[in-house]
Amino acid sequence: MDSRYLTSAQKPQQLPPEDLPEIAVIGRSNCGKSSLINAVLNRKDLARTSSTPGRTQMANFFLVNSKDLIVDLPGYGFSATGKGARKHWQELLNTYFKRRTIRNKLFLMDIRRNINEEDYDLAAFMSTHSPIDLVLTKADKLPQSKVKPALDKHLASFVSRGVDVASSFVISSTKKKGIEKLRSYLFRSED
Ligand SMILES: Nc1nc2c(ncn2[C@@H]2O[C@H](COP(=O)(O)OP(=O)(O)O)[C@@H](O)[C@H]2O)c(=O)[nH]1
Ligand SMILES: [Mg+2]
Repeated sequence: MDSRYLTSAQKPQQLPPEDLPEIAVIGRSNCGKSSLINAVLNRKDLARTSSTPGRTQMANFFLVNSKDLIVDLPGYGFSATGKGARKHWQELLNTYFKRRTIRNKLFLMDIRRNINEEDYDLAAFMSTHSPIDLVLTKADKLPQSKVKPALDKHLASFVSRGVDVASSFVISSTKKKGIEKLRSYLFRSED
């Protein structure tokens, strides 16, 4: 698997042309988006990870095997950043999700968190035209016996809110659990 950084967009006009299939990665700040991208691509530090929430209000594009894009979208959860940041994020995301080249939409959630209205709204918005893939992150933070119940609960909640979910995954980027399965789902017959 070969990967490299392609470009970043802070504004809709900076988004790259729609010419390669894309995997969109979205979720609350700090839920583990950049860590997932690094784990899936088998890279240590390609997508930067940070323990400070809300730092990267940019969409970062990475090129995989010269034929797919994986996109680290800016996180949400704006209590610390305010209205201006939220509006800016919404503009970028509204334009981004109109792209016809999006092949997968990974909706990430920290497995320990409860789903709130903001999560439901975003998941519903994302699944308007095609289903999302639900990815529960940081599974290493829960006892093994609580993992399956947490997944079932999250799935049932999203479905009851009318969110269309194609597949679901439970992962730990730190412990590399569930990564192989996610990678083969995303890249199918590719290596
Ligand atoms: N324990 C654990 N921590 C993780 C995992 N994935 C990410 N983290 C940590 O969570 C914090 C935020 O991760 P990051 O990938 O930067 O989240 P992002 O803001 O969504 O891109 C960092 O301190 C990561 O080391 C995981 O699978 N397990
Ligand atoms: Mg990040």
